Amino acid sequence: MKIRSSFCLVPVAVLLASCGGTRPPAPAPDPSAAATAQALRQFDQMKFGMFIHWGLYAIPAGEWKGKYVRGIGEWIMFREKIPVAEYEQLARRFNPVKFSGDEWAQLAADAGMKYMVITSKHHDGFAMFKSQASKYNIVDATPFARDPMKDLSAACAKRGVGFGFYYSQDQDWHEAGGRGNTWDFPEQRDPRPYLEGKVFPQVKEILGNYGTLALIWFDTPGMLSEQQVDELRGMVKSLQPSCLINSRIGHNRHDYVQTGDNAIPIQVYTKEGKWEVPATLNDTWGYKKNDRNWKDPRDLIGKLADIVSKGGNYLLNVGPTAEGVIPEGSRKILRIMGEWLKVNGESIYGTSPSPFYLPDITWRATVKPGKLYLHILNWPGTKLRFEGLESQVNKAYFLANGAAVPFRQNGAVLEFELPARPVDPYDTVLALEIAGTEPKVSAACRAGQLPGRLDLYAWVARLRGEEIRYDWATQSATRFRRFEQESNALWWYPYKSLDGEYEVEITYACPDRAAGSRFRLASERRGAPPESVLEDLVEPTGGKFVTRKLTGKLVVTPQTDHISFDLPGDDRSAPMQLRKITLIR
Ligand code: JFZ
Repeated sequence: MKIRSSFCLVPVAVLLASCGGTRPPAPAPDPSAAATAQALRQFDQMKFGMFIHWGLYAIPAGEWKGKYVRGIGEWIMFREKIPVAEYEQLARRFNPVKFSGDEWAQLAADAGMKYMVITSKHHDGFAMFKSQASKYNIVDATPFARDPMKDLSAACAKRGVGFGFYYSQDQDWHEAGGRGNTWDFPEQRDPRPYLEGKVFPQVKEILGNYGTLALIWFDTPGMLSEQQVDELRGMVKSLQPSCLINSRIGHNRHDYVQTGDNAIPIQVYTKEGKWEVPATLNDTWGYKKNDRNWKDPRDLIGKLADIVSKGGNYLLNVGPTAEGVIPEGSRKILRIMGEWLKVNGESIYGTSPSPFYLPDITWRATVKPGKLYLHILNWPGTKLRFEGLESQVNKAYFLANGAAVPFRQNGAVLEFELPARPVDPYDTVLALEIAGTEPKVSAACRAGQLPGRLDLYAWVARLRGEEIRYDWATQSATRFRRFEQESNALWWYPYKSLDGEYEVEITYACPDRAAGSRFRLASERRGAPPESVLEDLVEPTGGKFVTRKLTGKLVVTPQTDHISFDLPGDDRSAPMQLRKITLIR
């Protein structure tokens, strides 16, 4: 197929803007700019969406030739270097007779999810929709012989749930011109025939055949050139100007930013436009039969409040089985989240991020005109002291039961009298009616300003690895197991908020007999050696929490991708409990 030049709609301004980091494209001369801006405003209101990873990989479900395969389920072809000819055979067995678009869309709606993103084609190259461009699709290659995306998109439209497609544009292990498959195909490749013969036609198909798309979710950019990405963007915007494009399209040609998976910025983050956190409910995206490592609903509801308070959306994944069933483990979690949102949704949907700096993990804040919502995540006892609000508070009450909450206001200091226990086991929302539309915040407490001592709590970090756990009772992470390639770890994402050399304190506990491992704290960059590394030994603390100052300084710059903590040498001290690290300027 020949690409018409009319698809190259990305203007020069975009090319220039893209040189300066992750700024969204400057929209001025782009004919789709108005539609995009309107769609972004809607997207910003939605806050919570459902991600669905569904494909042939649901058949092996994390096991190949009787052997458990570590890692995310949809990568099994890559991990096991399964030849195309062999992997293709899975299609003959793919028959999801229990699939119901209505059930899936209803589950999303009941969970309070306002949009859905489903894999139309993942890295394995198999199209989960009817495609003229490749026979390797669910209608032509499976006994199911139906297009489930027709039902699903219609079911979402009926319920007012926004619908979007994931599409792996760059990695395609089924094609010689796609990136990733080095076991069937030579390393040197020309992506052009693949792009023109599969990617462009399929992107047209998914944009043309399923009604209005809220967004298209590209993934793992790599080999595509700036010009090729421009073509791709131009094609999307010429067919559906309001269809949003995520940042994994590559070369900064996006409408909104994706964080890494399960990666939440350490503070309020609004400088680079809208962002979204894709996250798993267990340790895989595509279904794995033995992964029952479900996250705690309290953690997920807390993360939803955390993300929304910082300016993002939360895209939570389910991995349906090869029969077309969404696992009960995920359904259960989503029901709980839906029930919480039914009562507390007004503190989430359509809110603005916290105008306050977030000093610890006691609360998160969201805002609506005339209202401030305090999400109490860690119950502080019978008194909550809240500093920084200069607007007069007229009324305070819990969303959970409507009960008025007594308080005293003295300048910018508020003191609330709380019951001894949380009113809601997941997140008790304290609603404040304030004078004026916007909260007035004292200068020292504003978001965007970081204090001289910055606490990075374990709860704010991304937990890396299948064994590591967060314990609410001690507010710490534990089980730092180590494996051949990787150790379980904590990763914090500063998102350019830090720049300089920091002294570091670490707050942790370790039973005496487990002490002695070397721990490592590092500021890491992508695809480059760390900016700085601090190492020390885990001391015996008799199981009590202690705070220790480390020798040396941690350098964190805008180039830092994340700050990591792990035990790289051995996992003798795996049961240590890490509560926080403190960066001191
Ligand atoms: C990608 C896929 O490889 C994976 O299978 C899944 O679909 C996930 C949602 O996206 O994995 C990524 C891609 C990028 C990052 C992390 C995981 N990242 O930038 O941190």
